[in-house]
Amino acid sequence: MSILKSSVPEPRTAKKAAKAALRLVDADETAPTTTAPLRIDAGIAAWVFDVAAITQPDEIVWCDGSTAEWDQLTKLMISQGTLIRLNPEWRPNSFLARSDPADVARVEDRTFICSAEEIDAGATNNWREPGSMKAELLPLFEGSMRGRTMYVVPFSMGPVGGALSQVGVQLTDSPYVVVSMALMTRIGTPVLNLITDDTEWVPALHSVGFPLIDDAGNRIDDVSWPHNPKKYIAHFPETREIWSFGSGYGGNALLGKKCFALRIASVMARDEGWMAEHMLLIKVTSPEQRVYHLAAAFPSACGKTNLAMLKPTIPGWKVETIGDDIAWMRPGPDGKLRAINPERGFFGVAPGTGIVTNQTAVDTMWGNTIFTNVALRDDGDVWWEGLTPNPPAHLLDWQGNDWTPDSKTPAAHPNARFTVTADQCPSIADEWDDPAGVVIDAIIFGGRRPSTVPLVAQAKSWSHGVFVGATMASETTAAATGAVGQLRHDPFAMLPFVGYNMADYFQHWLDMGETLGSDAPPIFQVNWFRKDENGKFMWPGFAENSRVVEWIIRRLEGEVAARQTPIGGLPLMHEFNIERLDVTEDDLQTLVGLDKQAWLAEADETEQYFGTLGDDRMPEALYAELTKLRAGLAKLPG
Ligand code: GTP
Ligand code: SPV
Ligand code: MN
Repeated sequence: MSILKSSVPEPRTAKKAAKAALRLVDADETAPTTTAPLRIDAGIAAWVFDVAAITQPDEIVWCDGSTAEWDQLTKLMISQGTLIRLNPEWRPNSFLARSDPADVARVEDRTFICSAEEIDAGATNNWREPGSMKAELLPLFEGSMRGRTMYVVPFSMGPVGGALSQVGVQLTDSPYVVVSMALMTRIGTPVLNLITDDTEWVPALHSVGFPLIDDAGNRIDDVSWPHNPKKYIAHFPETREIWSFGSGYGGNALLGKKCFALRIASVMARDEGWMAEHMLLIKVTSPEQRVYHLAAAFPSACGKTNLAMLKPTIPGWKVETIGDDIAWMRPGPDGKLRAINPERGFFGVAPGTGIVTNQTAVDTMWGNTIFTNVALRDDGDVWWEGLTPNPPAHLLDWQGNDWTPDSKTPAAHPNARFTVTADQCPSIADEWDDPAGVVIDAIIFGGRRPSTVPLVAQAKSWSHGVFVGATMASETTAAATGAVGQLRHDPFAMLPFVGYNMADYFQHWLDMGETLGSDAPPIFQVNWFRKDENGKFMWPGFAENSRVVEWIIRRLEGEVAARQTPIGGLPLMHEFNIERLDVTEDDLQTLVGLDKQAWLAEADETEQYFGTLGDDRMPEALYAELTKLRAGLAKLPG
């Protein structure tokens, strides 16, 4: 038995499988019952039944994406202890899920790119040969859904039927994943109806790896958050498949997000001449009512949701939200770069998101929201660090234990998240779900850099901008398992998300610049996270980042000048708006300054890093940028 998409049975067999899907199976007691809709693509039906034969669920449910289905699944999970219904007076139709403490974030060390050749996964990815990865995983999937229901979730990344959109089908034994996918993507019958014989669709197989019947046939009690200590997030870029085993959390399990929309889509994008990026998208309207669209790549938990929902502190400026995590960008018929947000919702970091820092996000999650690993208030609402300035006197923490402000551990897990649809966001832009996307006027790169990198700089050219993206580094966060606060290279904020060789990905960015030519948007670099000698953030950040957005837009308009330096164009002090801001001229000087010694060290670091990416594929153009940087720095005094 094979469940390779590439070995979907001949049409005749597939049609038979489709027919089988249409009836409730009663002749064979061991076969699962099914709620198949009226029209299913034969290829999907065959794949579903192949997978079911291996994973052996009790039942197959074809998800239609209806409210009734949502209600049924949320009720089911309440009865199973997976969800707690929040007080509907405060948070209607909203739920709290508490994950297992061993399943709280993306597992980068268990994420695999299974290209046929190791070199195509490159130096930054864990590689496995596709056949041997499947051979290793098949025994784990065998019987992994015993005693459970297998849900069939057809989903669209991007508006259903949109020219830039893509479809997939996720099979999962987690109802939590189904309702999360329903918020994060467009799911259900309309998507299934799109898929015909010649539709490309991505099969995305997921199991939490916690069967309820053991090999001897004995029943096992379920737990509120089933998962498996063995975790695999496996991608097969050449055959466009995803196999995820053992985790129910976030990007490990909601396979439309990082697995499809970034890792698989980055490969599609390379092959087809577009870009799949870890970027927020915003629409900015200037006081003169001119409209611009910006795309910004920051690593995980580095402020994308925040900038996506920015409420400018400077008069006359307006920012509206288009996306907060992923952008798919492609040159349009007019030659300009256009972007869509392929997602339908936000899976946002809760801690640090609050009424002071991001009121818009707080307003977005008024209801119809799933919270994971936040704390529960005594009145049945939720709380987390930073939601309000003062913590409630008593809470149940993310693991369900009593918590008071004196407790030594945080009430919410640092990677606690809220899941909610984008259309509930008060700042959502009208064109956020336009299938044609929006024209991108500028691209921004940023990360958590306590030193060296200025508050804002404009790249000198597209290829210098690609160099800036390729040399990004950032302190690690709780979004992935492992140490937090360690500076690491995270090119284009895509280190964990590029589905192929990083050096080839750099080349693809350079190639896109060639394609776009004079229409290529200007590139900027930002850093909200510069620290002083006492470890304090030097820049107020959050809503005040609107001042940086203003400078960027004024650069696009040619309204402000830039001091040309080897690291790019820096703001002139008198042209950077710090009115009514608690930042001293001295601090601003540091924030928009250039420290020659620090940059010389950065250049050495860059050379070393490039060396780890494989000399034979690293683009010459990036080494040329490094040479230019060093030559420029050498000419500076000091
Ligand atoms: P992913 O969803 O993991 O991709 O992350 P994201 O980039 O969307 O991160 P998000 O906006 O949710 O921010 C993560 C954390 O960064 C939160 O704790 C924020 O409070 C904090 N943060 C966001 N913007 C700023 C800023 O301008 N300054 C400072 N100091 N912190 C910020
Ligand atoms: C990230 O880690 O960048 C996220 C959260 O956006 S997750 O979906 O878990 O990848
Ligand atoms: Mn992200």
